[in-house]
Amino acid sequence: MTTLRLILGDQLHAAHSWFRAPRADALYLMMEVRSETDYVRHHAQKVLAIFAAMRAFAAALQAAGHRVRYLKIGDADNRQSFAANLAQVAAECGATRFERMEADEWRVERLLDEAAQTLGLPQAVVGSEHFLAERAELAQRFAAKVPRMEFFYRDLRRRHRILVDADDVPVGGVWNFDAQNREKWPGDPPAPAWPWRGHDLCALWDEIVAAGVRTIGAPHADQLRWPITRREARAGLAHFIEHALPWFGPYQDAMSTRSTTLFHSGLSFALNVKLLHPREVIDAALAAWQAGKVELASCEGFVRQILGWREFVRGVYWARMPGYAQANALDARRPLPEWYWSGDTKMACLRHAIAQSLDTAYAHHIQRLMITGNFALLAGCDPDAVDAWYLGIYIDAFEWVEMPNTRGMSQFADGGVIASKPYAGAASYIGKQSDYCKGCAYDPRRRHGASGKPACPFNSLYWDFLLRHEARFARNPRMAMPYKAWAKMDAGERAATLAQAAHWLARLDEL
Ligand code: FAD
Ligand code: DLZ
Ligand code: SF4
Repeated sequence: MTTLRLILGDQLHAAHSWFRAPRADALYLMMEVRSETDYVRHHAQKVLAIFAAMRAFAAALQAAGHRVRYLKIGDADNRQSFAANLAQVAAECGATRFERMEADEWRVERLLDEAAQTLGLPQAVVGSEHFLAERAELAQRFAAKVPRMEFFYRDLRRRHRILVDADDVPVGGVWNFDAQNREKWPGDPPAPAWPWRGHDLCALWDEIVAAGVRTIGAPHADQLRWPITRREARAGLAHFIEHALPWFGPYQDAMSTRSTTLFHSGLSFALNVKLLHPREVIDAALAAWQAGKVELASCEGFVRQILGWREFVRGVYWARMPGYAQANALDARRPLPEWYWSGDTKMACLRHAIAQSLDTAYAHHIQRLMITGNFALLAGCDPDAVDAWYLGIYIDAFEWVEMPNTRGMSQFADGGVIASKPYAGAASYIGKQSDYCKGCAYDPRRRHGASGKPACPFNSLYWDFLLRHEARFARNPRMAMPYKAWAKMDAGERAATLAQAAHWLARLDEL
C-alpha cells in the first residue's frame, strides 16, 4: 500500500499536518518540470529560487525520515509535466492512493484534477493550511458581489482578534492609518540592507540552461539573494521587523533611485512558496508593536497588506476564475512597449523600475502600481500582455496573487471589482512620491511641446486616458475632480495635450 503525495513548488510548508510524522506508506513526489517553467517566460532568479527551495525542502523531508521521490529538471526519466510524471511514478511505486494539497492556481487545480482522474486511484485533496481565510468560503462569499477590501479586512481583524479590543473596536480608535503613510523618503533614515546573503547556485543554473529553459532577467546564479530555506526566511523576517518595520508606514508609498526595497519586507517569495506562514509574519509585527518598538501606524499598515490585501485578492481570484483571465473592461489592445523587456527607455521612472526588476526579480508595490502598471494603463496596453509580464518578471508572481493585482487593481480590466477607480496618475503624482523626475530626459511640468525638454509622456497620456473613458468614469464621484479640471482647461491647451498623446501613442517603443 503506497500513498503518493504530490508537493508543488509553492507548497513548501514544513508545518503542514502531512509532515508531522514520517509514514512508511507515504511517498512524497516533487518535480521540476518544463510545463511549469514554460507556461510563461519566468525571471531566471524565480526559476533558480523555486528549484533551490524545492531541493532544500526535499532534503529536509528526507532528513526527517520521509520518503521522497524528486525529479530534477535534467533527469532522463523526467517526463516534464505534472500529469506524465504522476502517471510514471504512480506505476513505478505501485501507488494505491493519490493525495495532494489544493493548488493555488486555477490552471494547476484543473490540470491536477484531470491527472488524478486518469490515474484512477482513490484520492484526496487537502487544504494547504496556509491562508487565514478558507478558499471555498471566499469563493462563495465573493461570487455575487465582491466587497471593498477595507470591509473584508475589518472582518478578518475581528475574526482573528488582530488589533481589536474585546468589543471589536480597532486598537487606536481607527481601522486605518493611510493618511499617515504617504511620505516621500528624504534619504534618511537610511534604508536597511538586503537581508539575504548570496547563494552560489551556478551548478543548478547550468542544469536549468542545459535543459533548455528560457528565462528573462539576470540570474546572478553565483550570488542568488533570496531565501531558499525556512531558516533563512525566518531570519529575513526578523531583519525586517527590526530594521524596516518601524519606517514601513510612513514610506510604504515612497520610491527612490537610491534603494530597491526602501522599508519593504521582501518576504513575498517566502510567503508565496509557504516557507513562511502569514500568521507568523503578522504575529512578529504585532509583537514588535506590543514591545513598543514600532508605531501602531506602521504595524497596522503592514498587517493590512498580509491579512487584508493578500487574502482579499485570493478570494477575488477564486470567486471570479476562469472568466477573470479574459476580463478587458477598458478594451485595451496595444502591445506592451518593447522596452518593458529591456528597461531601455528615456523615461527615468520606468527605466529605473524595469531595470531593477530585470536585475533583482523584485519591485515594491508602488513601483508596480504607479510606474509600470500606471503607464500600461494610460497607454491602453492589452491586459493579457501586462499579465504575462508581471507573471514572469517577479520572484513572487503566482497567478492567484499576480492576476487580481495586475488585471484588477492596476489595469482596471475587471471593470472595478477590486478598485473603485482606475489607478491612473500623471507626473505630479509620481514626483510627489519619488526622486525619479530629477534628471529625467522629460519635463514633468509640461503636457506637450516640441521645443526644449520634451513633455513627460505621463501627462498627456493621463488626460487622453480620462477622455477615452469619459463615458465610464465621468460620473464616478472619486473621479469628479480631474474631469472638472479638464472642463476648465483652455481649448487650445486641451487640443495640444490630446495631439501630444496621439503622437506618443503612435511611437511608444521610442519613448
Ligand atoms: P511588503 O510591502 O513588505 O508587504 C508585505 C507583504 O504583504 C508582501 O510580502 C505580500 O505578501 C503582501 N502584500 C502586499 N501588498 C499586496 C497585494 N496588493 N496583494 C497581495 N499581497 C500583498 N504580490 C505577490 O505576492 N505576487 C505577485 O505576483 C504580485 N503582483 C503584483 C502586480 C501588480 C501590478 C501590483 C500592483 C502588485 C502586485 N503584488 C504581487 C503585490 C505587491 O506588490 C507585492 O506583494 C509586494 O511588492 C512584495 O514585496 P514585499 O514582500 O517587499 O512587500
Ligand atoms: C513557478 C514554478 C516553476 C517555474 N517551476 C515549477 C516546477 O518545476 N515544479 C513545481 O512543482 N512548481 C513550479 N513552479 C510553481 C508552480 O507553478 C506552482 O506550484 C503553481 O503555480 C501552483 O500555484
Ligand atoms: Fe517619469 Fe515623467 Fe518623471 Fe520622467 S518626468 S521620471 S517620465 S514621471
